[in-house]
Amino acid sequence: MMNITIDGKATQVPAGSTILDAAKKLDVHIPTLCFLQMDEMKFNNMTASCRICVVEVEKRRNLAPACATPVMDGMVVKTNTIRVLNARRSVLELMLSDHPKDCLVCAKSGNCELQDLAEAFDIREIGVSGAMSTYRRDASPAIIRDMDKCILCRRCETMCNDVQTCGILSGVDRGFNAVVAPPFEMNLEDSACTFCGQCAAVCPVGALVERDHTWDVVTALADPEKVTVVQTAPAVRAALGEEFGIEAGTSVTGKMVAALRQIGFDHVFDTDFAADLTIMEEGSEFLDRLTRHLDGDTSVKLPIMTSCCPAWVKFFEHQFPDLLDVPSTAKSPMQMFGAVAKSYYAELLGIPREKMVVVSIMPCLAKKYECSRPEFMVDGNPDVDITLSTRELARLIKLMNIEFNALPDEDFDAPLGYSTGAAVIFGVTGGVIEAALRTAYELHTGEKLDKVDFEDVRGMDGVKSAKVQVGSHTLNIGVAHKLGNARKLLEEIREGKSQYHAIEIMSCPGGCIGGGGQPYHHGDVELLKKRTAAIYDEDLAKPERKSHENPYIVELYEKYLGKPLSEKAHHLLHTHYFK
Ligand code: HC0
Ligand code: SF4
Repeated sequence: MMNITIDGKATQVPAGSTILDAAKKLDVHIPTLCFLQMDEMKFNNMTASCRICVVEVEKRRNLAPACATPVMDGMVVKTNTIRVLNARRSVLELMLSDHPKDCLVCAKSGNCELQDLAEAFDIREIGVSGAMSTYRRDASPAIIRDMDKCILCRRCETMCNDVQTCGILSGVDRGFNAVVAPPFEMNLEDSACTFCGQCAAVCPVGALVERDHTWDVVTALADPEKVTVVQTAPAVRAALGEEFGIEAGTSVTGKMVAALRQIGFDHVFDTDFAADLTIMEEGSEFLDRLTRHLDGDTSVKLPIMTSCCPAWVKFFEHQFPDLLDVPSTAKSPMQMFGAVAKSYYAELLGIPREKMVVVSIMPCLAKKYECSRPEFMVDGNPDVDITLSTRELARLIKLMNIEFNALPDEDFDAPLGYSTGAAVIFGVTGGVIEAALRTAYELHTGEKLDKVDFEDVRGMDGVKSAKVQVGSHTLNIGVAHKLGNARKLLEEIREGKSQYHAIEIMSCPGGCIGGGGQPYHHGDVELLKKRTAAIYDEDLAKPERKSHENPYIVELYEKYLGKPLSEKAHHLLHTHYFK
């Protein structure tokens, strides 16, 4: 152990700890900017490039960055001397001298770490002036890259390259021309970017933000010719409250529904309904593949992999084009919902699909791109018209002058708003496979499953494995979240070494609850755990906890689709992938 004193407080920390680690232990706040700690996720951004965390170390001439300086035994550190404060203010002024001053209209205003530091350090004037670096704006369907605002902290690189292993963002060029960019400085849309949004989730400033579609929704709502239908993803309800000061880990489903009604949507539905539908299709596809495999059909591929996360789909399309027959052909719940809303439900209402506008509220930025994929359109009319992130929904609620915290709890509309507990757990890592197991077990064995909680597939480990007995078969189940972990499982499959029958993949840390469109998580695993708990609580409170018990799903098959994997179900609910 190493002894250290910071601002007169003494403690001991293990060898290898940084001054910042020791300060945290002592509850001494040292400001940081480039530093990012993905905690137990083991990926840290320690470029020490911003120099905001500098401290004075006794007997050392230079100030030391606390985030990257290891503790030496007997170290004495001061974090708030005039020398330290002046250095931090100078660093901030230098940064701000090459940063646009458009905070009033910046998408990150109010959530910007640079803005917060300028406020905390009482910067009222910028005493440095000169040329400013400029770079073209890159607007993809999901993410806007505005490198004029980039402070070169490299957090996005850590997420993209170390956590997601996508390799899209890297620092190029030097000095004033330095920029973080995709290969050959191409636009994000032309690169192999998955639009997972994890770069945006950790960007401290407004350099990487979602493409905002809020005003498209306002315009659709104001059109008297349109029938507006909204669906909300499972994970949104577990985080939306944070935007209104409600304690993290509080599910706000009822208030969210009330808000959507007040905003003016004609029908307030739930993606969770379609998550139940996904289980019927994906679960049946899995049982079909498994049965044929056990019967000796060598043409059938196992493992099957889930296909509901659009960043994951784009990842395997780009990176593993030889394995396109491994994932399930089931569309994501969001796209299933759009297809059912614009066929079954439009027919129930007696309106043409073109009259209906389907809006999705998603924790995800890749969903903005997913709904623009041509295979999810009929004669140019998309199944899902507009996708908003959780953050955009919060902005829309504020724009509409709705006092969120005072809203009563309301229920979703029927029929496409009814869901089971199996559907809500889609929002967390392991949830999709757990939901599938609940249904596959009962459909395969014909027996009632009494214990529906599959604890082994839960939790924040990057890769989880479980053995599940279904009838006479022992199924090997794999779960991975974050694309770097997904890559490992895909490489095993490519090498013929995979032990699994079925694998769930979600791109974001913790699953959708850590999505790129959620209130910013900044790599805080404890926050993700609170959101996860809110999801499992909602599952427990539902009257039905297995997808096949959803009465409106049963009705949809009886009245419209026939049975899972029917021709109509295939046409509406399944898709294909592209190299
Ligand atoms: Fe997800 Fe989904 S669970 S991807 O994470 O499957 O975004 O919340 O909506 O579509 O249901 C996101 C969340 C969804 C979909 C569902 C799936
Ligand atoms: Fe990388 Fe994901 Fe950002 Fe694309 S969206 S640049 S894949 S982190």
